[in-house]
Amino acid sequence: MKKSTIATTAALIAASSSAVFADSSDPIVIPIHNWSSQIVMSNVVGQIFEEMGQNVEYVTTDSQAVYESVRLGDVTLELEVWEGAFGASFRAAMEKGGIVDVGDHDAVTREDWWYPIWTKEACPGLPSWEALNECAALFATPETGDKGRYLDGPVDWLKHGKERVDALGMDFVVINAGSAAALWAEIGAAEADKTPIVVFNWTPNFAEAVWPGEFVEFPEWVDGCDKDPAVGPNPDALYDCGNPADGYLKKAAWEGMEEKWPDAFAVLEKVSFTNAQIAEMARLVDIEELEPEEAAAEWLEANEDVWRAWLS
Ligand code: TMO
Repeated sequence: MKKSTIATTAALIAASSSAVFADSSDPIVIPIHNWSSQIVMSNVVGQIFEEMGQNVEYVTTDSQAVYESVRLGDVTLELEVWEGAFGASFRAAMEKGGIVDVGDHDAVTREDWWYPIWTKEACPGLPSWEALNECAALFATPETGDKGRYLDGPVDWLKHGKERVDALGMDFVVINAGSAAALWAEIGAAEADKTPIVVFNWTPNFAEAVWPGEFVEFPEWVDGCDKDPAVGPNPDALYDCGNPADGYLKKAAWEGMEEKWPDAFAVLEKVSFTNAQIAEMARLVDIEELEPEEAAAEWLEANEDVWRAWLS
């Protein structure tokens, strides 16, 4: 009798402690990259985890190499797997194993060559890429001679702009921006006298609310365009397609996360942001100039109904 009471008490203690401390007290390591929505979203989810009593740590990492880091468990998850920029690295890591697909956000994404709408007045055939190419001289700068200038994203986003220019025989020189901020500075500087420009941009982003514009329409993305030269209009070249026009935005995690932090993993499975929510996260930093952790706190306060529902 006494023995069984002790056993029952021990079982109760074990059950209750596992209910309260199911997740490891080791830090959940969240990687931070070099564009605002990802940084704010990482802080949003990190602060939700902290609210649950989790230990969280942030590390700045390369946005391509991170898939190898997740696979090895050096970082725990990735909140913004953009199909256009990171689909190839994500698929490569999935093939090696160790990383799991934790599902899609509600958001639909696009990343590609983009122009502010005033550019179309100078080049009315837009958004066709062939029309853009015929207008190449409009985009010439001292740096690019008689060819047009295309300001691509920072190199780690691996947009393959140079390969695309070669594959499609375009009269453009591709320059990589040093940072996302350099893209916004370029658009801002062109705005005063409505200089035609073409730069890398994406949606969801704060920029669409500030500068109306359009993506250049390249040959439609077909799976394999980055792997098989036969895919796409140029039979001898890779990257002769635009990026997906309705790309996914996924969450990914180290495959050991579910066992080590089951409560946090269950929340991560439910996390899903819309285009408008993601654009707002970027706006709080790029327009309101909040620090990412403040932006995250403000976003959480304004959207409590959204994320509280994920905790039940
Ligand atoms: C990965 N990005 C959203 C910057 O294109």
